[in-house]
Amino acid sequence: MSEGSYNAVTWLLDRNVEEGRGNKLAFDDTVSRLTYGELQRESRRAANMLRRLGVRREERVAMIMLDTVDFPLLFLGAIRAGIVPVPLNTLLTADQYAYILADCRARVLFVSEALYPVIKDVVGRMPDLEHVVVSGAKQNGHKQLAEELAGESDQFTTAATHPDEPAFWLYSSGSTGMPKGVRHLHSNLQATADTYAKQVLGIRESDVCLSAAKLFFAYGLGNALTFPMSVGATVVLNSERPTPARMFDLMNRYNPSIFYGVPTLFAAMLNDETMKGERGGKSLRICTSAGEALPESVGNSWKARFGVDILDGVGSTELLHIFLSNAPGDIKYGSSGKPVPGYAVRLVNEAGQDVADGEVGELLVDAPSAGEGYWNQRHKSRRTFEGPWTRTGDKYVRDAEGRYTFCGRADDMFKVSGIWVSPFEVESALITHPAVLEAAVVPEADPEGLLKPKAFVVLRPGAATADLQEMLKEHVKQKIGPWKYPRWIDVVDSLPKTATGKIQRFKLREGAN
Ligand code: 3SK
Repeated sequence: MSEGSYNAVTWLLDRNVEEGRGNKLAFDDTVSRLTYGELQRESRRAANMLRRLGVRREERVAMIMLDTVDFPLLFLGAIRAGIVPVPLNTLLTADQYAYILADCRARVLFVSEALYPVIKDVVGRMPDLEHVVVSGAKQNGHKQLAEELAGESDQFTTAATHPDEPAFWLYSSGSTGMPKGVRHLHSNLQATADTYAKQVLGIRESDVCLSAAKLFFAYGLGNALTFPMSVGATVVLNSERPTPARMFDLMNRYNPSIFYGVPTLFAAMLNDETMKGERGGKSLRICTSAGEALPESVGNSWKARFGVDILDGVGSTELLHIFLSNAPGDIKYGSSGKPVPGYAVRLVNEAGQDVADGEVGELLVDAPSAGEGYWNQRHKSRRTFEGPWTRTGDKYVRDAEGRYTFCGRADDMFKVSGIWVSPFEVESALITHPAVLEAAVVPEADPEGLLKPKAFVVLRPGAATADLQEMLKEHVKQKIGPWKYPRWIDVVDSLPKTATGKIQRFKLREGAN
């Protein structure tokens, strides 16, 4: 690379080989393993393959990929070539994939064999998509990844990108349900490693990392790719659903030292009667949680049973990873902790003025890892990325010790198992059902204190009500994704509305609590 240029892969991957860690295990997905040296060579083959397929610098390639060793080799191979990988949530519906593939204009789609059925009817109608490459067995005459890589050279001159050049995109859910492509820069990955990973988590070369959050999430990408690679550590990838049984099984087999989870999973692991004897392997030294606030009771029970702390923090797709966090030796369960070193935060009122300790304000963050904007969304970009400050849309209060506690969203969105849910999107899905005239959705705490969607529906006159609950739940799952369906559905005569017809969800929330 030329002087002054910076390609994230040189720092993340090639440096490990140069510093003598070429034979060290980088990724193990329980079926295949890659050392740092092998990953370097495979990522060069992937870069050559992309060039051969006709993809040019700055063009996008989409990835609908399970967490196997193929994920890092493709993600890093594309970045090495100056091509922009766009990893996508593996739980989306065909329509959602069609929207995103058209939006990002991906030239190539990499898809895991098991996920191919969801997109098989979509790929033919994407005007910019020229190749589908399947990781696993060949499907429908499409290309197969292993075959495509096999003939490629493992030599490649890494693209001399700029630190401020887009390296990859991640899609963030929007309040209208339409995801927005956040453009992340080459320097952003190192920025999260130098701050949170190094200064809060204290990641080290000897760590073995296991993340319940998948690599397509910003949280999972940092946990199981950027952070371990930043120090030459080892990652155990989980390509399956992160159930308590699966997680305990991986912990027993691989003895991770860092386990990155989400509150729903920590609670499920603690409550699973069949797993009461499990200890989480013999090397666990720290756990992290993000996605939604970790209930105090879950943090305390985890510490009592496993003897390690859970560092609860908050991050966002726009800022790439965690910017507020509890830290080892400075933990208060129920709070999101303090700003991560390197990140500045402000709490502001509606007039944009800083609020005092004890007052609620919207959280703004000045982050070295902020995305440079949303693709093709100037209005939304301007509202979110205001100069150095990124608006999070989260309401927080700060105490006299400088700790921040979550108070809710500035809009009506909330998280379920760490993934944003827009009430509007769930409502829109509900009213496409012939029985439903109107719908309103609010968050409701389950017995663990974790939020799930609750729906209030007004039925159409004469609508059949037999099996209504199950029918509507299944309908929403099919339309917008399995985690978004309402766990409780109340049939009501009318919804509370403003004079201009807007649903007053806050009234339903008050009634619900
Ligand atoms: O949900 C979070 O708190 C989070 C954490 C790290 C990275 C990305 C996100 C959305």
